Amino acid sequence: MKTDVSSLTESTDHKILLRIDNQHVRQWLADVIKLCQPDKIVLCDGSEREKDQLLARGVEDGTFIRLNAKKLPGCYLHRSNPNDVARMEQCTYICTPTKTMAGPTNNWMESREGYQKLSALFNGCMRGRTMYVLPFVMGPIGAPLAKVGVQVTDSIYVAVSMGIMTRMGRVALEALGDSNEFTRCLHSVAECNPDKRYICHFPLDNTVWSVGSGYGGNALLGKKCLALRIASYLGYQQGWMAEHMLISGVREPSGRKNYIAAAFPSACGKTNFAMLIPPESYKLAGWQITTIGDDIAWLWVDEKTGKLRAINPEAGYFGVLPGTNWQTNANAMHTMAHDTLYTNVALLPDGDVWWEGKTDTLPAHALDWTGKPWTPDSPHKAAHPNSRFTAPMANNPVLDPAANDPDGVPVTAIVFGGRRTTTIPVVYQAFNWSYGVYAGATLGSETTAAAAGKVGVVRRDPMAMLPFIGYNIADYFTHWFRMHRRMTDCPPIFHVNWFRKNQHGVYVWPGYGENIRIVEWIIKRAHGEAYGIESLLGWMPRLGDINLEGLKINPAEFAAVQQVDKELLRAELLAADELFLKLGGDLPKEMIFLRELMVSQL
Ligand code: OXD
Ligand code: MN
Repeated sequence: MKTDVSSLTESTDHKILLRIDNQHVRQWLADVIKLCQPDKIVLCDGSEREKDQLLARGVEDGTFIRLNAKKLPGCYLHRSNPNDVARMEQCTYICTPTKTMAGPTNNWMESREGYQKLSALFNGCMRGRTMYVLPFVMGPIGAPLAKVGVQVTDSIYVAVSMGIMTRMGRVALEALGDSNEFTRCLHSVAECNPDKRYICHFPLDNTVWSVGSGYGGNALLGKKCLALRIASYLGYQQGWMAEHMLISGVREPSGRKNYIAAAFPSACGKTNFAMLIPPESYKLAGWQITTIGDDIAWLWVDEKTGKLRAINPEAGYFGVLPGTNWQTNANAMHTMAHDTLYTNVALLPDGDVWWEGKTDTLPAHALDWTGKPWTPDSPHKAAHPNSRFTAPMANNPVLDPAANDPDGVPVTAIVFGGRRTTTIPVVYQAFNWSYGVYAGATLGSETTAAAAGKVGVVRRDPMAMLPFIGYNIADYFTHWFRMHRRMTDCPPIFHVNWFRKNQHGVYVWPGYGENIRIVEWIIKRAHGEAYGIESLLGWMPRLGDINLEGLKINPAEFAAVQQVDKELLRAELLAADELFLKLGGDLPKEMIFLRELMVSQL
């Protein structure tokens, strides 16, 4: 092993380990160094200087292209391997001693087999490469739920991204102290071969091993792997929850502050909802939306108040680009205006970037996301449908003042939502927590480009967590029911569908900033200040209860899509049965009773 001459942090030999006081981290690193055999090692401290050095090195080796410094200061383009552009659920495993622990919806591998199989792939995989050691914290520093992880990786893109998405560096080792409680995250892009790609979680060992992919969801191990799969298991054990939810602050004209935690499947508008810009009339009236998080929420019950509280474990956004523009999400555009990584977008001749939906006029010339010349006549898209931006949350002009608060925020309402062009109304409120859990558990959504596979097919995505539950889904449902018993004042649960079309196939609801009109009803319901009429699904607003003023919406049409069609609901029930049948006798009793109730009503 050699000294790294362009020295980020001097890194010779195993001497690097001497800088780490924590003996458990030292031991684990010694093991992974022995396994992966890197040429050089860089221990990342998380400083700005180090970030600049990593970026400079990435530019040198072709990982990054520096973008127009006037238009996009501090921004870089990364082109991934074309075989590595999304999460790969078929390569994602929960590794436990028994299959029952992983449940019927996860790919399972026996733990020892997992370690053996992946050890063979990690063996010597970093020869000729640099290993970056990234200590990181998920959650605001000092938060009781905050978790420390240490990731090693041979990808400079991953190293820079982890610096944006987590609280990375010295701060993490300080937070860890002498403790052995950290998630061991081993990552290598290795050959980037889809046939040798595995994202393996060992929840019993607080360990993640990921090999063969550099894509965010597969390779930034603090995100989906730790903050959802591993954390959901820890939450089940310890009595809290890790959910695929945005958290947004909603300030009403009266000054009352609320927080909504909302679960939507990948690429269904969580970032847009978290950064929602109210229409002019609402802004003038004094409504304001602020962001705590756009993808993941950790929730627990405050013992003093009996209420649910939440933190966002992340420190940045890894957002979907296509369709994002100054009209749909100006806050996201501001957020990514500087110090941002762009992945798999088109490059314009002046060093700016472009993606489908960024502007109405298409650029005359560009290099597409693979680096090949592109014009509007090209038969394919310029940017990948799952092209992304990675930006620090500090860039967000509407970052909530409590985003870094270790005490988190109280949750006023929980919202579930899917992408459904038919059947499901724009909004309803579940009758109570149990009905809400049923609504979440039977959530259906049309698939998107965020995961490899067919786009646009309705699949059951319980609580938008199907790909992220790190243990048996039957226990996960039970956990949701159990959490209710811990609360003395539980938030109401709502279901929304921004994607509903009318009988002519046209979207009924304008979405984006106008969603605040639905949020207004949700908040008022949560405080017992708005009317609701009973329907089969839950409480519905009457036509006049949603403010449609200034919208080009035909009220009759809106009323029509709010109607629940019994025939369609029957089909929906059968579709949910497909999932429930997988759970067989493990389906929690509460869920069976709720299903029976629905059946009897239909
Ligand atoms: C994400 C996802 O990237 O859900 O957040 O895939
Ligand atoms: Mn997500």
